[in-house]
Parts: sequence; C-alpha cells; structure tokens
Amino acid sequence: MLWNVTTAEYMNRGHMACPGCGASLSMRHALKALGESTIVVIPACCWSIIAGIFPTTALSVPLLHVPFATAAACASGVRRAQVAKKRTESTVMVWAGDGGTFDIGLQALSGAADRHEDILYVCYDNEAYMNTGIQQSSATPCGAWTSTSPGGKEFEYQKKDIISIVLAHAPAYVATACVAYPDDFYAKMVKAKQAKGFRFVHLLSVCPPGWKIDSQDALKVSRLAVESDVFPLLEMAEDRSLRRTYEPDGTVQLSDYIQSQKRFRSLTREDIQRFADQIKVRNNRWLGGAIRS
Ligand SMILES: Cc1ncc(C[n+]2csc(CCOP(=O)(O)OP(=O)(O)O)c2C)c(N)n1
Ligand SMILES: [Mg+2]
Repeated sequence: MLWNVTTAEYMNRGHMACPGCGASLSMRHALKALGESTIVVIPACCWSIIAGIFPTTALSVPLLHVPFATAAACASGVRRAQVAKKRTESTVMVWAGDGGTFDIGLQALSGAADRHEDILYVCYDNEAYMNTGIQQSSATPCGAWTSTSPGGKEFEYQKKDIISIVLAHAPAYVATACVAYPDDFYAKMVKAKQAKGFRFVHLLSVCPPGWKIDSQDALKVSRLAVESDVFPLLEMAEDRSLRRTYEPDGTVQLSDYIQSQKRFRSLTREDIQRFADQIKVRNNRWLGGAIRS
C-alpha cells in the first residue's frame, strides 16, 4: 500500500548531510509521518551537524540539541512541560545515533522507558560513531572495519541486542524500520505517533563513508540488509512478542550484503559463516524460531 504522503516538508534544503545519508532521508520521511506538532530532541551525533549551525536549521519544527548522554531524559522533561501547558497533541521525538542509544545514552533511555515516559525514541543506527570519524560502537556488527577496529575481525563482540533490552522495559511500542521500505516505515511512524507511553523505533541508517560504499548505492545496500535478514523489519504485537512486517523471499544471501560494502572486506568465508550463525541465533530469539533456515 502506498501512503498518502503529505507534500509538506519539515526538513529543508541546505542541510549538511553527506550524499546518500540514510539518517537525513529518514528524518525527512519521519517528520512527514509525524506532522508539524513534533518537537525533536537530538544528542551529539551526525544530526547535530546535519541540522545546521545556529541560528540556521534544516528543520521547520522545534529542535533541541542536548548533551550526548541525556536525550531520553531531556525529552522526558520536554514532554512533561508540554503536558503542563496542555499541549498534549504534540509528539516529542528523540532522534539519536547508535552511540547515543546503545552506549552513552543507554541509562537515560532505560530510565525513561522504565518510567513509561510519553516519548517517541528513534535510534538511527549507522553502526558506528560516524560524526567523530567512524569509531566502533556496540551497534557495530562483528567483522566491520572501523577506525578503532582496523582489522575488522572482533568476533568476540557482536551487535548489542537493543530491541530485547527495550522490550524488557514493557514499552508501548517497538519497531524496526528502514527508509528503503517507505510504506512500512510510514505505517510504523504513524503507529508510534498514536501510541501512548514509551515508544522505540530502531532505524537501520546507511552511512556511505562509514560503510565504504558509493552514495548512489545507499538504498540498494539498505535493501540487501533487510532481504538478507541482517535487519528484519519487525513490530511488537499486543502480547509484546515480535512479528515480521515484511517477509524476505530468501533470494538474497548474507554474502551479498557483506560483499556490497568495503567495511567487511577482510571477512573470509568462515567469518561470514560465523556472522550468519550470530544472526540466526538473534533472529531466533526475536521470532521464536519463525525464521528461514
Ligand atoms: C560526552 C561526549 N563525548 C563525546 C562527544 C563527541 N561526539 C560527538 S558526536 C559523537 C559520535 C556519535 O555517534 P552516534 O551516536 O552513533 O551518532 P552518529 O555520529 O553516528 O550519527 C561523539 C563521540 C560528545 N559530544 N560528548
Ligand atoms: Mg552512529
């Protein structure tokens, strides 16, 4: 189904994102789904730069830049202030990177989720600390080159399961999404807007310089992530189990995804098999065995 997408733009031209940045395209579409009564809270990340330097801004909705570790706490306060002023129709959205979510902002995220704060937390996950030069985060997949994992074969680490961590807080809504699947993305942002309580959307957000791909391949590589089951599109059901919102047809292999990016250049066939095993275990945890073999 194609959504009746508004022609209104809440993200303007002249932003400072790299060509092919998944996080900039995602913001444009997220705001179209959420509408003008949205307040965006951004901790230190690429988006601190993308939005532009004060007094200019690429967004035509209110935007609050906050310290790295504090996004969920600041958004909680903004939302409570809105409620005190009876502006209950507004959506307060955290827009944080993986470093600001999986690592340094995790305590604030956990606190806000535990208090069931009425905020929408969106993590755009480009799988490293990109803004400061591609350092490894706990969202970086095993085997990926970063400037702090130059060999790229840190298999004792694997991507932190942020979805299970958030689910353990009994949130109001959880989903994974990717802008390469716009219908699915829109539907989830609209649901996230309408839900009351703590809501979490995990966006896979391709980064051409960090993933070492050509910018024109950004959406193609995003699709390979979903089709190969590296990043399944999921949504929390009423009983808080996860269900797929999109079923890959099984024609894309993990190796297709790996080979599309130079950050995985050092992986051998055996490494790719270990990667596949990790993904299988994780998907099995999320979907209770309902995965492709
Ligand atoms: C307390 C603190 N430590 C470090 C920094 C430097 N810093 C700014 S942005 C950033 C990287 C953020 O990574 P992530 O959250 O993944 O967002 P991305 O840059 O990838 O968009 C870092 C380390 C900071 N601003 N504040
Ligand atoms: Mg990042």
